[in-house]
Amino acid sequence: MKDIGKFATLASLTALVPTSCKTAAQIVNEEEKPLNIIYIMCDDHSYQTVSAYDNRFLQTPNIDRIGAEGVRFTNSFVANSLSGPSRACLLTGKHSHKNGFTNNEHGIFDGSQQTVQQLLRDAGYTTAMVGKWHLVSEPTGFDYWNILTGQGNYYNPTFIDNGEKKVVPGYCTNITTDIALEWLENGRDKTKPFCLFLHHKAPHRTWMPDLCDLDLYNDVEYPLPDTFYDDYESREAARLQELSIIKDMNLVYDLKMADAENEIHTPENPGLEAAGRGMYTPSAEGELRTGRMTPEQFDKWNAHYGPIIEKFKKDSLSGNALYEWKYQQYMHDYCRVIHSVDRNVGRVYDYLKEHGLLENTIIIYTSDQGFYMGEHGYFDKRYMYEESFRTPLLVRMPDCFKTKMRGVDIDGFVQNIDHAATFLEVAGAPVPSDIQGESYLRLLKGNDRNWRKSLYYHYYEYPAEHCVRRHYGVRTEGWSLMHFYNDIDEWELFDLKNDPSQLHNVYGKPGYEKITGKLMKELERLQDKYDDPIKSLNGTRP
Ligand code: SGN
Ligand code: CA
Repeated sequence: MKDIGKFATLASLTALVPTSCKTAAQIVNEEEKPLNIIYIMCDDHSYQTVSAYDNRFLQTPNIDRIGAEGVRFTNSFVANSLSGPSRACLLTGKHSHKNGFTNNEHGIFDGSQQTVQQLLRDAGYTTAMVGKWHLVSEPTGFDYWNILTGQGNYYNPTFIDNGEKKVVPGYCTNITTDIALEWLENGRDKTKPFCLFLHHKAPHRTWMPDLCDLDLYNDVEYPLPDTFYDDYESREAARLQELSIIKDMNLVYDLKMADAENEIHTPENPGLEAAGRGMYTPSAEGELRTGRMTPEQFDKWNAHYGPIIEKFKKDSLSGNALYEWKYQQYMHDYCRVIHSVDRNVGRVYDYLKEHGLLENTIIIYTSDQGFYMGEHGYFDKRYMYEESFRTPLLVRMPDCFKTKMRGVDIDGFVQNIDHAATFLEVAGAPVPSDIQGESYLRLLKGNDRNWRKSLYYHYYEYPAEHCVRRHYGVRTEGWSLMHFYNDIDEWELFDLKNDPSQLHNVYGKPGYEKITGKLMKELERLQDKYDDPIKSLNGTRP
């Protein structure tokens, strides 16, 4: 991962952290200022498009500021790279097989189980959930919740406000932020510390920008990833998927080429095309309809996409020129959507500053998983390959940490199961022994002694959309080993130092016996530690 000059390494700063710095928990226990928590999570925001991590695509100054005034985790990962599962890991602090929500398609989150929001509430916090929820059952353990239906919609979304459905006019990222700020201002019990989960729908597919951002980056040409034309040689499991920009990204649905003349067709996926045509059509005059634009909104939309559609038809591209056009079109919209997220993160920051809350609030910025920006030719996520296994994580700590951890990199391996334990420690509450994640508060204080050296991953959603096979695996500093199972039986091993793009599967190749044996043992140890029942299934281990 690219290093940014202004970020010092943790090692060089550890020595500067004075032992007298009170922990968040001590602050609470001494009945001084308790710390608030704002956890901002996007949906599908790649670290590649956070400029604190990668400068190639766009600038995200407001998001970056959280890390510049706090820390940037350079090894932040998820346990199961998919929305619902990731949210369940966050709220329970447990891997998917323990919290029961293994995949989006068949999961219903059991809200009667132990959750971090309920434990925080028991510890005297007031808790709120705003934005994308995606766990099917109604939220539990929050004093306030106002969530999007399902995946949510970019335009005129429906929110469920503590049980009551409302179509809210406007653009989703702005509305989600408005609701969160309104709760901070007027909704919460100000006698208590708060924990606010602010979950954006953006930048989930189909990457629909805010109207005011439609013409942003028009002249930018994004660099094509080196692995865009990956041939998946030696990686059968990487070949078997339906998340390729070249073959699966839909011209109408994903790339908005819904021409009024109905001449652009995508025979390989007429269902998605129809969905796109439905979405990119105005509502009737005076109608406010979820997922569709009003006529006024559509006019602005069409002023941008209309000429692009016209040119697209005229150019009749094919082959690589078409594939690269698709990539550019995808990246333009994705980056525009991120720009609006960044602006709204700035609004939250400004609110906290104006209300003196920066001094006693921890701010976390992250995503429910990583995302492909054309690497391996992909969009979407799911794989244990780096781009979707990793997720951005920036944390700004208030006063007591202020001068010591500004612009610092932390390279300890953290995973989304770690937030629950961290928040509880911040609250000064005990961490129940069945929580599998670990509090990274001590990393935030500069202590990384005996921190974990390996990570466990398990993805389940197959057969399903995008056709990524089920797999589990282990990752250490230098190696990633994964096993794809169910209707295939493929192992992949990558030497991350020499092959960071993961193009060469060296599993079973001469010379790798020793490291393979070591990683197999570690995988087994982690499956035992986390008590994953997959370990006792026949044929899943050689
Ligand atoms: C939707 C998308 C998929 C995406 C899943 C899961 N299709 O089904 O492309 O992988 O969500 O995403 S769409 O046609 O509805 O856009 S997740 O982030 O919510 O897990
Ligand atoms: Ca997601």
